[in-house]
Amino acid sequence: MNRSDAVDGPASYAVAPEATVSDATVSDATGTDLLRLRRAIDLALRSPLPDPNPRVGAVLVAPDGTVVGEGWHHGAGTPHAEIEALRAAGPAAHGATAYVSLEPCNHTGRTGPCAVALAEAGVARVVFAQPDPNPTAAGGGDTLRAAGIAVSGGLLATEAEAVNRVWTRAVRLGRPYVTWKVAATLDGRTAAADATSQWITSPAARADVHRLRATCDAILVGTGTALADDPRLTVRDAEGRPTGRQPLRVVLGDRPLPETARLRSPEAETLFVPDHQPGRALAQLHRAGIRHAWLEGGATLAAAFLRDRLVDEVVVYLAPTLLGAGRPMVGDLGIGTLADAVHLDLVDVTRVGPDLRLTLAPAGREE
Ligand code: AOF
Ligand code: ZN
Repeated sequence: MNRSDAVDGPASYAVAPEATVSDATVSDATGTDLLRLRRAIDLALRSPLPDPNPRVGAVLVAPDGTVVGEGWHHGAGTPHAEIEALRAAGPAAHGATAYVSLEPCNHTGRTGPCAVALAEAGVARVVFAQPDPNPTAAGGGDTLRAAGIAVSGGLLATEAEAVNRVWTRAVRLGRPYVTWKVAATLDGRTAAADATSQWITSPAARADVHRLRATCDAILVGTGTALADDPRLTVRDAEGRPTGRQPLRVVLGDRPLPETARLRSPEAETLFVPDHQPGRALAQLHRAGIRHAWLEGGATLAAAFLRDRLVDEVVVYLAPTLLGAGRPMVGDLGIGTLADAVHLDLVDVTRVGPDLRLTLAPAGREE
C-alpha cells in the first residue's frame, strides 16, 4: 500500500486511537493475522471518499489459510464490508476467521448488524483493527464474544484509523471535520487593495485545490465573499470544466445573493444556511451526512470558525509575491496581545509549482 494514499486528506499524520486495547487481546494475534488485517485495510482504501460512512475492508480466511471472501464498503446505504465478504464466501464462511479494518457494527441502521451476521454465518474468530468510535454502532466486539467467538481487537488500529482520519474525528465530535483553506501572498493578503484576487497562486496550486476539494463533502463560504468574488466553488479540470461528483456548496449568512450569482448555477447543489452561529450550522450539516467541510472564505467567516475553535486543519497556499496592502488572510480574532495568539503546528510543507502548501493543525488540540 502506498502510505501517502492511506490518509483521507492532505495531511500525512494519523490521529492516535482513543480506545485502548488490552495487551491480552493484541497478544493473541500472529504474524499471519497482521498480514490479513493489512489486506483488509488495503481493501478499505477502495471505499468511496467522500461519504457519510467510514471506509472499511474485510477478509475471510478458512482454517487451511485460503482466502474465501473479500469485501469493502461501497458507500452509505450499501452493505457493509463484512456482508460483502460473507456473500463472496458463501458456506465457506463457516469456521473462517474474519479480518475487518473496523470493529463490526452492532446496530441496525441503513443495514443490519454485522456482528450478528458474522455469528450466524458460523465465523470462528474475528480480528479487527480500529474500535468503532460511533456510539450508535459500537459494541460489536462484545456481542461476538458473548456469542462464543474469539475476538482480537485494536491491532493496527492507528493504521486503520488513518484511512478514516476525517470520519473518525467527525464522529467523535458530532460535527464535520473542518479544513480551512486559504491562498495568500507571502504577506498574507488574499486580494489587492482594489479587491482583485484572481489569481494569487499558480495554476499548479489551483489544480491541487481542486484535487483536495474533491475529497470533501461540502465547500463553505460566507455571503460576504460570495457577493465580493462571485465564486463557482466547483471541482474543475485544467480547462475549467466541472469534473464528476460535486461537493455540496454551503453559503453561510443571511445576505441575499443575486439571481445571477454563480453559486446558483445548476453545476452543483447549493444549500443556504442563514444561521450566524458556525456551531449550529455545522450540527445541521452533520445531520445531513457531511463529514468533511472545506472552508474557503472569507476572512470574516474563517475568523468566526477559529474563535469558536471549529477549525481542525488549515491548508495555506503561499505565493512568493508581496502586496503590502489589501484583504487580510483572516479577520479580527479578538486578540490584543501576543500571549493570546492562535498557535498552529506545522504538519506538512510541500512545494506546489512556484508556491508552497502548508498544512497545519491547531496546537494542543484535544483529540
Ligand atoms: C459502514 N461500512 O463496512 C462498516 C460500518 O449507516 P449504516 O447503517 O450503514 O451504519 C454505519 C455505521 O456502521 C458506521 O458509522 C460504522 O460505525 C459502522 N460500520 N459502516 O458504512 C462498513 N463496517
Ligand atoms: Zn456493519
